[in-house]
Amino acid sequence: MSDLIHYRLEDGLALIGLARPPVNALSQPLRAAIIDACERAAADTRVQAIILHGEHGLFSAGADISEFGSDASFAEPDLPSMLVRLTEIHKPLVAAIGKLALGGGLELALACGYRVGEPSARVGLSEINLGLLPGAGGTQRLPRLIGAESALNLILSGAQINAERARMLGILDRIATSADQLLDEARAYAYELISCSAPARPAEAWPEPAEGLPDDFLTRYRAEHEPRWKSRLAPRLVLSALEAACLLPLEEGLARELALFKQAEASRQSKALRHVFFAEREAARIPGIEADIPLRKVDKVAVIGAGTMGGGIAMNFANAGIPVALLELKGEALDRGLMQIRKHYEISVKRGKMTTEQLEQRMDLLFGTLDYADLSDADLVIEAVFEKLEIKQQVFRTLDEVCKPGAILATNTSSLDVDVIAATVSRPQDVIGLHFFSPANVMRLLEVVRGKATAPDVLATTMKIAKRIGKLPVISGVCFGFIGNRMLEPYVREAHRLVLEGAAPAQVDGVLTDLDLNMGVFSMLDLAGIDVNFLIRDANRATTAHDESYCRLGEELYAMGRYGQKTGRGFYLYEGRNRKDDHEVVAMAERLSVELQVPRRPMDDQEILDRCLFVLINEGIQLLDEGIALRAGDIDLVWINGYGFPAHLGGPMHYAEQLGLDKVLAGIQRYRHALGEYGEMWFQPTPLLERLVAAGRTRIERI
Ligand code: T1G
Repeated sequence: MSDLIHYRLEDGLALIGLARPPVNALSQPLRAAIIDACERAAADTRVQAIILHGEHGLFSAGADISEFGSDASFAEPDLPSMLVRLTEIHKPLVAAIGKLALGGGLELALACGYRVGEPSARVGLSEINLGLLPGAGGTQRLPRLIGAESALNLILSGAQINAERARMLGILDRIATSADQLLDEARAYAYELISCSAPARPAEAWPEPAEGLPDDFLTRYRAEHEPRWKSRLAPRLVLSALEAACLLPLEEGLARELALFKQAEASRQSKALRHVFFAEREAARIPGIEADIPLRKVDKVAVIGAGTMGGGIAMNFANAGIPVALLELKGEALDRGLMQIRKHYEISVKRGKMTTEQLEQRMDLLFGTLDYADLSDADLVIEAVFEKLEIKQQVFRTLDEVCKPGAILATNTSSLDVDVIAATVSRPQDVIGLHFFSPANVMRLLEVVRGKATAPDVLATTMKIAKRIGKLPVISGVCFGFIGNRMLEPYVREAHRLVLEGAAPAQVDGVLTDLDLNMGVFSMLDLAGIDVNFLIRDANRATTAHDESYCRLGEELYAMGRYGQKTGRGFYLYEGRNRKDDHEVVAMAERLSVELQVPRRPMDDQEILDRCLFVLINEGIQLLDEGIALRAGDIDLVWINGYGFPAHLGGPMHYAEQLGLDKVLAGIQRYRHALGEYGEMWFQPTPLLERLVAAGRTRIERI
């Protein structure tokens, strides 16, 4: 018997414990070990019932994602066939679900006749998050267990549901009194089944999955949900699989599901999403720092500034149960900030995401103060004051005086030089940048900006605390705009230039949203604020403004006080949240073109897409070459989670790899020659891109 399985025979029961840390991913060796153990139990006349469980608690996180796209994915025993075999065993099979059963892990449990979960168990079919669909019977067995509509909602959400919900739906037959009791109660359940001569599998709850649903249920479901799917393939394949479950016998439905799954597995979108899955885990690794480096304790946090950012930052820690001191200079600003936080929580209570007692618990963790002396015992202090260097430097001088030795001093700056801020204090090794994205209590992305002096344990500690508060931390070096905003600058510049050359803002935005970006450049600037973008641009004008045409339309709108949504007018007109094109802005662009002697011409969508993405990609590769970003995958994570780049395209770096680095280079060179002086200046391929193409490399990495 493989060491991937612990097999025990106990008084008529066979206990089969999955033991492939950390998550019992159902790789080929584990699949082989499971089927061998089940066949052994099935053939042993002493065995009257079989219990499948996670030897170390967690049941299974599903198929081994690293196998997809390789022969191992369907190497025998492939998961679908293995589960069919499990359903043919003529003895009750009980799945005892500890912690998690996700994807193929839940499908494994569904192939058992009976399921019991620990109270905190969570189950789900998360394949959709990887651009896949359940490929081992989930789309066929689940609708027969809980009905087509509930099954469809669960599969398309990719969400994990708790044990109580799973029991209510019929996925779990029972919930154990505790995690410790799970196996004992699974044993008791098995003996009950034996004593009443229960069948290996109870009769299917929904032999006709669409029972009780209108004939046009799936048609209407697609009409209602398809617009939100944008160009994503997997949701559409899920719908086809559910249709098969409603129309075909199980065996034919399983065959149809397999064909659809293989289509999804081979798709670029799934490859992109699997890249994102592993990139998220890779981002946590810090080259040159041992994973087990001793960390500084962070039991108490302080946030300076109770404005929108400071309040949002403070909420992250309160949500994680960490006490937060929130400091302001004036009482009314502090009161306003605390009131704003309470309001956010009250909205969550109204939406049923939180109870009133949880609201009060979180508010009790927030301690407002006007006195820096109250920060003397904070382990981590994060300043979120006005984006002016002098103001931040003053805050850090004060922190240097009041904070205890070893306290981590973080700045939330979005563009200022962290090294210059660190130089303000006597302990630069304790200083780091924590660039939260607004709204800080919602956005997962956190750029962790490592200063030249930042101590390794400070970096490792902040990466850990970031994960603890539910953030996706990505390490950046110090440069203007770090990773995200550094790449945003040429992207915005190019969009402005395109409008001078003949495109309308709506056309540029339309091309980008057709690629499934959440927002186009101009609607994003209107949301963030044309004034905010002007101030950032102004702070860096010396290095980026090439001539008076630089983002000139944005400059003009700023001068007119047209800041975007906040003033009702920006690149577009706003009535509430309704956005309308503004012919005045187009006329302004035309006038500026004449004034700046920029020839106008009809602009085709492909050129708009090429130019916006090529400058974005080029800058990202340059960041990698400078060592500001550690990996191409990190850059992808920043743009997916901070700027709405579609995850099913994998991020700008993955997208470039899929296009072909040689094609990206050729495109940049084409526009460099086609756009005259402007092209010569701004379509310079980065040396690393040229080196990669010259070396015939297909992946973006430092060479
Ligand atoms: N396959 C391979 N490795 C996996 C894995 C998986 N399914 N799940 C986790 N890992 C690795 C992960 O890369 C990391 O490795 C370590 O385990 C800890 O993970 C046929 C086709 C389970 C909630 O989508 O959601 O089944 O970095 O850091 O934060 O129909 O991992 O240590 O080297 O994320 O505690 C469906 C994906 C697959 C679940 C745990 N299953 N995993 O989170 O730890 S498709 C999923 C997760 C499928 C079938 C279909 C999370 C987690 P390393 P972690 P965590």
